[in-house]
Amino acid sequence: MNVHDIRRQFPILDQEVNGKPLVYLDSSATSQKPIQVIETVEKYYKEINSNVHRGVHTLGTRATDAYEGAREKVRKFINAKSTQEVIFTRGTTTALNTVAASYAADNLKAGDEIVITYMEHHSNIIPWQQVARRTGAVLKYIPLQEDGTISLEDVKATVTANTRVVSVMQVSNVLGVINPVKEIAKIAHENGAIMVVDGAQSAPHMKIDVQDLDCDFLAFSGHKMCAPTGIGVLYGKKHLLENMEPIEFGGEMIDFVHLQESTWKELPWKFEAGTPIIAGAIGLGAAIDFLNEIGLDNIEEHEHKLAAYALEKMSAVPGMTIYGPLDAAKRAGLVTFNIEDVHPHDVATVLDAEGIAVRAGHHCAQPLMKWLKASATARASFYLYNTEDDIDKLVEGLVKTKEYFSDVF
Ligand code: 7TS
Repeated sequence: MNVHDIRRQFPILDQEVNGKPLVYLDSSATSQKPIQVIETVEKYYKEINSNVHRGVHTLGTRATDAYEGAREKVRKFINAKSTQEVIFTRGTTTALNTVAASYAADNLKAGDEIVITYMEHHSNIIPWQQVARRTGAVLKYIPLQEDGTISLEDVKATVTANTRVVSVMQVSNVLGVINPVKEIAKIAHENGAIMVVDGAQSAPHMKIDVQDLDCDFLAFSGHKMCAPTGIGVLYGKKHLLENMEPIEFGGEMIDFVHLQESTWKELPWKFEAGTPIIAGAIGLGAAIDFLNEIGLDNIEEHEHKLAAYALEKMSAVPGMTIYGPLDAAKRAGLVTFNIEDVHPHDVATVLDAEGIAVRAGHHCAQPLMKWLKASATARASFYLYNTEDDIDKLVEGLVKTKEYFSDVF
């Protein structure tokens, strides 16, 4: 894979920010969009725009075909058995909330257990807290080992015969660790629980096969994988989705509406109330075509090399703390860090003046921040368009930051 050819397909990267060439290292928050995706969305609005699943007019049929065609692309991308198992949502957050508010709220009772980990994103914590409050279920946490990884022994010790739901992120947006979700799913199933996978940070970066993982649900966001914002996916096993109640009601999702009661359309549409995110879904389809052309294995390998290079170079910066395992083999393409005596917001501000975009804050993972004993951290995250040169510039910027604050204070 030639990263320079790839970069040329991302128009936004070809600009100066604060007088310096942009170095975009915040793809875990949202990825940039290739010209193919931008043009697909533009073409949709210029040539096709129409509502779906309604009229018989030609544009309506074209829009429906494009929207449902995108669903088939997603199905293939994650190797789901059927497009009935692919529900378009607003993103990972909405997908996880749907599982919690529909499946879990209706199937859990007092004393049942929901098991998550200390490293989860807030969107994989709070929906379960709400279910626990409503049903009397207990929310339990799989502890982390010293380097931030999860051990299967700890999973086995936490998941019990009372566990009904296990929900774990495949890749951490802070620690960068890759969790053994296939093995965790096996332990969940042995105990009669379902397995939910938060794929927000994995779907953009590695091949996912839901049948191989044997997960019951998978959630991910389009905007982190080259697609527009506002589109995401909930995959669910058909037999589970069939027995779940929708959480939104209205147009598009009904079969018949009577005065006192209504019936729902078949899957997946019963979960897609209202006019769907048509342009977003078509844009996601274009993003999947783009990623497939480059190859998820190539993307994963490229990011893995960048992570190893970044770990090595960043470790050499004086006063640097790096969170998560230092063994690159255990990691995906992001590095979260702090520089001694410098607040991460100051780090991000100094880097921004150099044209370098990183994220600073709690990364929507406050329980993990507490575990790390850090109120905030800075994070550099990589994608297929980043280069070793980007990391060299980051490291130069970090050295400058450290020197600047050492001189001032
Ligand atoms: N789960 C994980 C693991 C995430 O990293 C994120 C977003 C979400 C869920 C929520 O995704 P959304 O698309 O529904 O918002 N993570 C981040 C981040 O690390 N920085 O900004 C957003």
